[in-house]
Amino acid sequence: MAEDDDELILADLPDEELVPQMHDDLYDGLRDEVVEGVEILLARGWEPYRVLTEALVAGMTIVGKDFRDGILFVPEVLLAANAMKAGMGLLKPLLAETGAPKMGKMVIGTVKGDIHDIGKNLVSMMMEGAGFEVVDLGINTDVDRYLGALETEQPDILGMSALLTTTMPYMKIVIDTMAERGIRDDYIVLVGGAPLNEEFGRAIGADAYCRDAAVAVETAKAFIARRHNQAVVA
Ligand code: B1M
Repeated sequence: MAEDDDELILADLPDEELVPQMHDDLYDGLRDEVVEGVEILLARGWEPYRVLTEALVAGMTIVGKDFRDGILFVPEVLLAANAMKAGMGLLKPLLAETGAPKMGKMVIGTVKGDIHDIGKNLVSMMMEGAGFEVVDLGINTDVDRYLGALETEQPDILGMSALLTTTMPYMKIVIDTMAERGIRDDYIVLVGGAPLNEEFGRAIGADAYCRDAAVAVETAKAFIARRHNQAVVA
């Protein structure tokens, strides 16, 4: 009886309690509860992007801090990541549903040696939502796979993601190889990931560093518009 009394009904919580509760559930890797929370917020009229940023990404930031500080370890973070992915799965079709006209095409992948894919998946989702066609190469992507995809897919944009200080230099290997083959300037190269910054993006010869998924979309749109304008002038 006492147990029943203690049971938390997510749907009974007002937004300002539900969101922190979702952060806790994400932290504890409670997939079903995170999914339920997403469903409740959507049913209450929250925009999918708001659910994504305020309920999921903000929750993952807390997980990241405790991972850094040695409070959480890989198995717990994996559970949290899976809960986050389940929540994102619900939002993906909604974010892609904007009916925006096709803006261009992007090939994206997490670089070799790196298996972090949540940020990349978020960028893919947001780009699709903004009307881009996205070809996702997944994780641990080596230079041959990137270049092979550029040849077969003929995208406008190459996107690369790295979450480790040890894997971010691999982006330069990809860009240098593109330059060696004389194809660097055929593509807009955008890079992102938590340890990167603008200076790094410039130093490796990328066109731009994107702080987050929303910036990636804006940057991609701006570069595509610039390309179209150049084509019109020429
Ligand atoms: Co890892 N991990 N991890 N991890 N992990 C970090 C990155 C770390 C910062 C944690 C920490 O110490 N605080 C740390 C890196 C330290 C460093 O290099 N300086 C770290 C480490 C050390 C490791 C391992 C080495 C741990 C170990 O095994 N001892 C190991 C590495 C494995 C490998 O890759 N070879 C490892 C493993 C893992 C898990 C598997 C447990 C899991 C990944 C699950 C998965 O992705 N499927 C995991 C996670 C979840 C994290 C943290 C906690 C969260 C990352 C994340 O998903 N963030 C992370 C801590 C942190 O970043 N605070 C950490 C949420 C996501 C929405 O943000 O990915 O930054 P983010 O993406 C953003 C932007 O960066 C940007 O837009 C996104 C959306 O807004 N963006 C782009 C990203 N990519 C872009 C590409 C673009 C544009 C924008 O292209 C155009």
